[in-house]
Amino acid sequence: METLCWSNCKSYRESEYVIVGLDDESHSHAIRKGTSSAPDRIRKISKERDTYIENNLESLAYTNSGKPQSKIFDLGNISRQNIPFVYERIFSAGKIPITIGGDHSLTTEIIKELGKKRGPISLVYFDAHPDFLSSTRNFYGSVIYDSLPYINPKSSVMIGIRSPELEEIVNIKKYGISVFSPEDIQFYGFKQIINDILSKLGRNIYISFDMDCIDPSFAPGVSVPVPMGLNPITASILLKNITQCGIVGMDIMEVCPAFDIQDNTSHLASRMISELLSAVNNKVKNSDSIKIKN
Ligand SMILES: [Mn+2]
Repeated sequence: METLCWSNCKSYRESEYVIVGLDDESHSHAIRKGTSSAPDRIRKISKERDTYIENNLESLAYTNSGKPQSKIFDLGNISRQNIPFVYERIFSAGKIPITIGGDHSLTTEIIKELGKKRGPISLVYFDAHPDFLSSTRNFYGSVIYDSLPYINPKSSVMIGIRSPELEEIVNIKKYGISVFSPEDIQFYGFKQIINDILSKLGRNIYISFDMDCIDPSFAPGVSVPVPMGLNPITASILLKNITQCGIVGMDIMEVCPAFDIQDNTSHLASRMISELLSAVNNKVKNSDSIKIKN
């Protein structure tokens, strides 16, 4: 099996971060099919584009923060049915899962296991769509509603939202989840917004990153694209600042390789994971504090 290039550890036992692929899209209603091929595609592209070969030696294309200090193990792909068993073990062992989907409904299954173990979760939900429908359940459009028993809505945030349905606007107001749209970030300024986000978050921060939060000009390979999205640099700085508050897990979902352009979206997914891993043990409060370390 091809592993993600950031996997640097030979055994599950000694790992701190566990990469898990969920190659399933059975609860998507999207017209565009193909998110189930994303985990393997992202692994393959990470080996091609974030890895350089010189004199038969592999060299990784690190972020400016340098080599991740953590032990990262790629577990491979597992089925939707095995999520409870595998994630119960991961959370019990105090490890942090980094999941690659797959359709976004898989996040609900992970949050269930996490919530059972740790109590209410502060969910950071990067997405173009609120995924907060309640009239239809148990699919990629009802992730937030289905997760309500396991999250604290008041300490949860949505980032990148720009195409809510009427029913979702009602639910957002009813449950009091804070929403930060791409226009909010542009209008109020990045520093204001990051302070607002961090002040909302409570214990047990879990980041769910739907790749469609990013503008389709940067991330065309997603199952439900929406124009006027986040710039990847903005998303990366947000991701790193939130990660430094301490996270219990992260996922990156909805990459759809069949609709990608030259695998740019898969490559961006690999970079986002490396940026997150680089932030775990390095102090990054804002972009200008990132320095290349010798
Ligand atoms: Mn989503």
